[in-house]
Amino acid sequence: MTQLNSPLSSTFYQPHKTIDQLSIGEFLIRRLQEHGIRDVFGIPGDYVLGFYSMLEHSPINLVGCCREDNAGFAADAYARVNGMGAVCVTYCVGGLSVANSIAGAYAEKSPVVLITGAPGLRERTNNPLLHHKVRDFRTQLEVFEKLCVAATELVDPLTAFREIDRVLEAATHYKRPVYIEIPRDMVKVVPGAPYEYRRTEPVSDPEALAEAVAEATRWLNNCQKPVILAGVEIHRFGLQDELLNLAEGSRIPIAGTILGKSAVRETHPLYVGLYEGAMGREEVTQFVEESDCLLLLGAFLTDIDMGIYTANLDVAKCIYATSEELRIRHHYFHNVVLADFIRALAAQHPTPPERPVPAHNGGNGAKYTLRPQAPMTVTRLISRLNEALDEKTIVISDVGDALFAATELTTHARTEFIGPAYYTSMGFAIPASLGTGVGRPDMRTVVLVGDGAFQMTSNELSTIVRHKFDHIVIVLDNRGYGTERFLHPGDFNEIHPWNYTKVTELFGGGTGYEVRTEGEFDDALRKAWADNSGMSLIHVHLPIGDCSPALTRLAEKLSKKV
Ligand SMILES: Cc1ncc(C[n+]2csc(CCOP(=O)(O)OP(=O)(O)O)c2C)c(N)n1
Ligand SMILES: [Mg+2]
Repeated sequence: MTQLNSPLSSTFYQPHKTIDQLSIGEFLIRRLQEHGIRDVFGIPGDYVLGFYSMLEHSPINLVGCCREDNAGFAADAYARVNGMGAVCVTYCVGGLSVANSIAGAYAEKSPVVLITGAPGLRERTNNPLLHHKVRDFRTQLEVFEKLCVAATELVDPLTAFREIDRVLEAATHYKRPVYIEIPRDMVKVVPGAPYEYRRTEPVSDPEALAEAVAEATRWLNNCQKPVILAGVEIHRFGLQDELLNLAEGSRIPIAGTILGKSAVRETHPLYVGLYEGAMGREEVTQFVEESDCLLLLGAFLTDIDMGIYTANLDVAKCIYATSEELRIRHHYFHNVVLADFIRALAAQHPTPPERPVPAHNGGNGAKYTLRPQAPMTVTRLISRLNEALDEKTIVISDVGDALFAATELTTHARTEFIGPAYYTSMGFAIPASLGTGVGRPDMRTVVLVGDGAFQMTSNELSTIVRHKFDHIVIVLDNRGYGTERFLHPGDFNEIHPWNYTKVTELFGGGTGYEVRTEGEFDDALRKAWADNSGMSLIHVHLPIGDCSPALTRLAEKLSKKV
């Protein structure tokens, strides 16, 4: 990320202007650029047109979407691969539509900036009934105060710049979404006052840090079976190198979580596999749960990550370090920054006994041998896909068996795997793949999506075709809400079957493949992989009742709860 207040590069918006010459809209664009945002997703509307037009004339690229919630998912995935993302929409009809995506970004710690237009301040006198207004002028703001880590309405020129910096800094520090509302008559207002921004960095209390590191080092030096559980924050805070430094320096094996999958490359020799409580593979569950010193680094203990609270972790055997809290056994330490803790611990070079990593990898170590006539199943599909993955592929899984089956994929690099593994909002994957296409055009995106989820947001394939991305979209067609069939059978789990490959005709681009057997899938995947001319869509007919081993194990646990 570019340093704020650094000398301006000519690629910045209005580089010839000093801060006090900038309008509120211009200042916001400059700051977005300084935070590394090169693209903004969204749909315009009259309350935000002035700002849209300013964006259009700036170096920032506007990516028009089909729906605002899709734009929010795209911005979320863009943030995950780029560091920060942004979505810009009109008042209420756009803003409230993006609420679910922003909620997901909050829950899964993705720093998305939501920018929204609003009626001008001068239009609000006598409380007129202006279009898009819900209850009063602040309704949308109040909704997003609940869904974002910081929210502001830029109603005062004297505080507008400071407010923009305050909320963007909150997004950086907390890796959560933020909300910026600009009344349409404020976009071009030039505050004209001198303004200097003083950035605050979280700092550790040195004594708390030293004491925590000493306690952790002592314990690691005296334990028998250490293991690191690397969570999503390792990715969000960019701490992969720090974590590997600690793990490699002390030869500590590393397990992952679903939400944090691919934070560390899964081909690393110290990598054990995904820990998912009773939902996961037995040898990984056992390896983690029999540890007498489990370092949970940047891991939230979500129910999905932990196999619906079937995880059997004893607090007295855990060091739990996140951006929000540090606990060693039952000792709490305050004001210790996660990065400082990991770095300082690595610097102590703890020397626990070396623990052999069980043979893995991702459950798919065995070579895939094609059985051309066999009906395609989700388990075999994942094994076949594993053969194709390389460090230039991003896999995005939607909710449902796409997500559970993908736990068996072995990723080769960092941030290769993206899934809404905690908030689990169906329909995430296709719009999210717009975000990775725009944010990482150097990578190939593969989407795994259930038929139910596909029916929710597949219109965004239109934008993917428009941008000529060579995504490979694999539709897992089990004719309905497969996951829910396992939890609670009923007609409500059946959906209307679509001719999924026909979207290529509807959207005017891409190639469709319809497959039923392993041979047909193999053929389609080969052709799709070799084709960079546009999107490929592989419609996979799965046998009814087919599902991944992880879903079978999860369904057993969940069905006891619902
Ligand atoms: C937006 C949203 N609505 C409803 C749900 C509840 N839900 C969870 S899984 C699921 C079924 C998913 O169906 P599909 O995408 O076909 O995947 P499958 O389970 O068949 O693999 C539903 C309805 C959800 N998670 N998100
Ligand atoms: Mg389905």
